[in-house]
Amino acid sequence: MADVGLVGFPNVGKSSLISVVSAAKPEIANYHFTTITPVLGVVKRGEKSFVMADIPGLIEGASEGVGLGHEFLRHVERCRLIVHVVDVSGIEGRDPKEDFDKINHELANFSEELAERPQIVAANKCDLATEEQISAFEEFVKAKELPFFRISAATTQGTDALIDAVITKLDTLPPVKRYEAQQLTLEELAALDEQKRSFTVTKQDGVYIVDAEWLAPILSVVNMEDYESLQYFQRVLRSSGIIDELERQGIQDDDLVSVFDFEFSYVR
Ligand SMILES: Nc1nc2c(ncn2[C@@H]2O[C@H](COP(=O)(O)OP(=O)(O)OP(=O)(O)O)[C@@H](O)[C@H]2O)c(=O)[nH]1
Ligand SMILES: [Mg+2]
Repeated sequence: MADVGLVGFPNVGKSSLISVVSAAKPEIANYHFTTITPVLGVVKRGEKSFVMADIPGLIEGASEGVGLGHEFLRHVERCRLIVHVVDVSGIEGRDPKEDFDKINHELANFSEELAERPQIVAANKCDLATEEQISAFEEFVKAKELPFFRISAATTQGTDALIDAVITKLDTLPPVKRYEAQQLTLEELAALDEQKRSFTVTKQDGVYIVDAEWLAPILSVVNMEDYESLQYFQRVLRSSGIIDELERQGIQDDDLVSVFDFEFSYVR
């Protein structure tokens, strides 16, 4: 669903981070589970852009379903890269190293794939932490041979370097995994084209979410890197009336459209 998922305990500053690196404006507050559904934001750096998902906080037992853990972890599964956000200040009385290990335990316990998913570690709330706290955690993370960044979402310190590293890493990773459904040929899809297609478009935090059951098998065969395939997808969106509806709801160039696990920026 997104390129990058922000993962970590509640209240570590995931929503604060997405709000300073993208136009997303999720609720930010000093209590746990402020975010209860994932929020998407487009992060732009010059010519490059990627989609970041602010995933609700995970807690111990998430992989067993505690605190809607399964639902949240399924969102993480669809991201190519994890930015693991940790509160390095320990302001809530927890130990960042323990937090880090606990979250990774939940990821690994949920699926082997998630255990293998590349991670970048963002030590947040550095403005509240002592140098000793930060370097102790840095040493711990580097011993695991993971990229480490000290940041403060509050002051935005370090967030540019983090985003640069994310972009560099994404360039080396395969594209987002598509919805896996039965494979149809383009001819079979064309036949589907004839049928009446219902859909809904809703707007959430500035993202246009298209819900259309019949689009799932189509998305599974569309290759977004292939020009012809992409043209086909655009024709489907147009002929089904989805584009008209997006425009009716006031979509502008560069606004984000989300269809199942696929996101794209709208271009007229
Ligand atoms: N001092 C300081 N406070 C921060 C920083 N980042 C976040 N906060 C504060 O920490 C609290 C939690 O921030 P959120 O961004 O809502 O945290 P979250 O990880 O999205 O939390 P959940 O949605 O509950 O999972 C808020 O009061 C923020 O203002 C930071 O870098 N420094
Ligand atoms: Mg949040």
